[in-house]
Amino acid sequence: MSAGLYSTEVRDYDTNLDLTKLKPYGDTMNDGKVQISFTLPVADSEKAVEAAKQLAKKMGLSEVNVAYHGALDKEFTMFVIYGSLIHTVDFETIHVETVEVETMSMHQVDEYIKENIKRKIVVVGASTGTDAHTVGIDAIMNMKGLAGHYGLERYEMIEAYNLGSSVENEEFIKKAIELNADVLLVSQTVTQKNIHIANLTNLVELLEAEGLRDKVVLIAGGSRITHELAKELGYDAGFGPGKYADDVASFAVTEMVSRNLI
Ligand code: B12
Repeated sequence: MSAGLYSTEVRDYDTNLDLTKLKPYGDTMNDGKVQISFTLPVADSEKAVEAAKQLAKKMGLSEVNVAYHGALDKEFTMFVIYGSLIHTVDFETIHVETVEVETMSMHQVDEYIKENIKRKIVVVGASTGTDAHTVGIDAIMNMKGLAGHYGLERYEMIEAYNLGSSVENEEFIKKAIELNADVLLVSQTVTQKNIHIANLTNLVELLEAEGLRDKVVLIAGGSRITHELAKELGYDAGFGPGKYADDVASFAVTEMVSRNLI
């Protein structure tokens, strides 16, 4: 068969998925194709493009292609780069700490509370410290919730108090005591300079000093919060993107029962 310009010959592509050597999928198995973007603090020029290519290679990309470069300012240039990642990871050996509770529906959670706790529970939440982002905590708490998952305010057996954003830890604790909270929900979105770590740690320390830490279910959440991180910082659980009120409520009520906080 001719191998000319219009040959219909199909090349043999690697179709073998080896989970011990997992790499990104672009058009075909194991091609490792990725797109990355970053900004360099230099003017847009051929030299800047070469610098970006060299950095991409150092990150482990082969077949580097600068698909876009544009000046953001006189001395800042943004790059979009395509390439093939040379690295792999062993998917078989990866262990991730996750919340091990099966998610119940809103009605199931209400029934669970009626049967096992036999009273309404109080949930107090806020975006704490200097963090002004409210959409995450609203998604969990507000009546309408997010993506078809009603928020905690809609649960018959939950009294939900959303304190909003930029709530100082001291103020948050004061409110929690006043409302006799069973569950505390803390949202952290900004992670610049690890401000979320400092703020979440400070809250745990203050709760411990008040003798409250063991009397509440303490849950953190936010776009960069993982369950593993939250546990490390002394929280009972952590929830990130893709988690909703039903996930949080299911964890909170089963945790209350298993720790006998009823
Ligand atoms: C909207 C937005 C804003 C709005 C916020 C409006 C509001 N009322 O919330 C405004 C314009 C005010 C804003 C301001 C700032 N922002 Co802003 N913002 C965003 C943006 C575009 C979307 C965030 C969002 O609403 N996501 C949607 C929600 C639903 O997702 P989520 O928060 O992850 O929530 C889900 C889960 O994480 C979880 N969850 C969240 N919280 C909680 C809490 C609990 C208890 C639980 C269980 C679960 C949970 O459940 C939710 C549903 O699944 C992001 C970029 C992005 N695309 O993500 C930047 C972003 C978060 N902002 C950023 C920054 C830097 C800022 C500013 C500091 C900018 C500045 N220099 O002024 C200020 C913040 C000032 C301050 N003091 O906090 C950065 C953060 C970078 C970092 N690593 O820290 C981002 C990532 C943008 C960026 N790429 O630089 N921002």
